Parts: sequence; structure tokens; C-alpha cells
Amino acid sequence: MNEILEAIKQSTIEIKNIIIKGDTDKSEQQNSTGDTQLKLDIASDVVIERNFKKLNCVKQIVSEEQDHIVDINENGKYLIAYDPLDGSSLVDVNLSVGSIYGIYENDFTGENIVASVYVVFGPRVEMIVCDGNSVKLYRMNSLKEFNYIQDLVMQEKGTINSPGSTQQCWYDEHRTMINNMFSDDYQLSYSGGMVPDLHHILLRGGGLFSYPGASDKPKGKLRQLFEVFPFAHVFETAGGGATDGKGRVLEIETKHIHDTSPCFFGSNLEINRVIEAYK
Ligand code: AFP
Repeated sequence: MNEILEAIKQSTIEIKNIIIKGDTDKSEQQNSTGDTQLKLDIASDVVIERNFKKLNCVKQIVSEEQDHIVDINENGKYLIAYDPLDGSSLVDVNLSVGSIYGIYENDFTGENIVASVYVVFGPRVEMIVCDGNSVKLYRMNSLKEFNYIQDLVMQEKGTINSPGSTQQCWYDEHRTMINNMFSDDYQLSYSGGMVPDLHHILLRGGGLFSYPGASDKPKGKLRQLFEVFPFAHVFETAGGGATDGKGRVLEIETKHIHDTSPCFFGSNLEINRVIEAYK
């Protein structure tokens, strides 16, 4: 696993340079779900794939920017699904973005996730590593070293409400829940970037991030393998929870590598509120 973390650190350093120097324009290419890829997405994807291809411990990788699984080493132990630069469309307005990694064994399913890592490219570059026992925050210094800062642990209740998806398309039960939370003095915080929005809730100890199913996207928007499962692993390990409104999001079945799912991440009181609202 250490080799994988070292490869992620190397990719992070290279992607930071790409963000600083890179071209934020759209490319001519589209990914398998029809999204026009930014040049930053493609450049970040190339870096990560190159660094993982050097590792004997990696069996397969799959990127949010690609439509197929790449075989690396048949004797490898780990399967890695990653979102090279989530929220990349926010770089040209200078908002924080991130990379997300889910590390699986045996198969690409929620129940087979064994580790997860995400990187925040914000005013500072931070890497969060979850091994299923603890969630650790590291910060990159001017020498490109990653120093341990602290463990992240969630409280039972938070104060942040981060509601995603198109409000006019929300189903009534969701709208009622979100409005009731604001009546209960939760603060609105939503950047449009999943990584900084969830990182904010984790570091502040609690709250709720939601990207529900809605009339325009009944299955939500966020992708299970690359975005939802890694953050569910982090939130559960930090003492919070992650649900699709019915049960643990890590127990949902994945039929296709680009499957999406409604998802809610938060501290326990807020997750129970979602389960109640979606009954
Ligand atoms: P992009 O990577 O296309 O910018 O999308 C970002 C994202 O995947 C996730 O980071 C956000 O939480 C969510 O989509 C924002 O979606 P909306 O634009 O529908 O709010």
C-alpha cells in the first residue's frame, strides 16, 4: 500500500504543476458519459496512469475519464478507481478542486474497498488517507513533502448543510428535509466541488452533503466507484455515515463502472435525518 501512496504523492506534485501552468480550456474529446473533457482532466489522467503502471502491486486501474478498465499486472493485489481532477471546471474560477482514489481488492464493488485517498488542491495541498481504521490528514510543504497533521474524527452532529443537484428538480421529501435543516440553523455551504465541500464538513466535524436523485437525474450524478465509495469509506471510518437514502451506500450493487448513485455524507444525526425523510 505504501507504494500506492508514494505514487499518489508523485501524481499530486505533478498535477499541482499542471494546475498552475495548465490550460483550463475544453479539449476536443468527450468521456464515455458524454462530458466534454477539459485539457486538465486529460493531463491529470495521463500522470496518474503513468505512475500506477510502474507498480507491481496494482492489478487493474479505471479512471472516471476513461470507458474501460486497464490491466496492469495480473499478479497485482489492488484495483484502483480514481477521479483525476474532480471539479476541474472550477479551476478557471480559482476554486478548490481535488483528486479522488478508491483502492479495492478482488473486485470493483463498495464492499471490496480497503483504502481511500483524496487530495485537495486549495490554498494548501492536503492529502487525506483512510485505511479503514483511521482517517489521517497530511499537508504538502514547500519542499513537496507531506507532513502528518492530525486524525479526522466526526462529531455526532454538525452545522453545515451542503445541498447539491438542481433545486427545481428536487423531490418534495428532499426539499422539505433541506428546508427544515435551514430552519434548524444549519449554515449553507456549497462550492460545486465535491472534494472541498466534503473536506469542509470533515474538518468542521459534521453536517450533511447531499446529491440526491432528482427529476433531471433520478440516479443522481456522482459516480459510485470514483467518487461515492471512497468518500463513504472516509466518512464511515471517521465516525459518520454515507447513505443513498435507503441504506449504507457501500452496500449498493455496481453493474457498470460508470454507475452513479444518489448519495448523502454526514455526521450520524444528519444521516439518520435523511433515512427518516426518505422512509
Ligand atoms: P465537474 O467535475 O464536472 O466539475 O463536476 C463536479 C462534481 O462531480 C462534484 O464535484 C460536484 O459535487 C458536482 O459534480 C456538482 O454538480 P452540480 O454542478 O450539478 O451541482
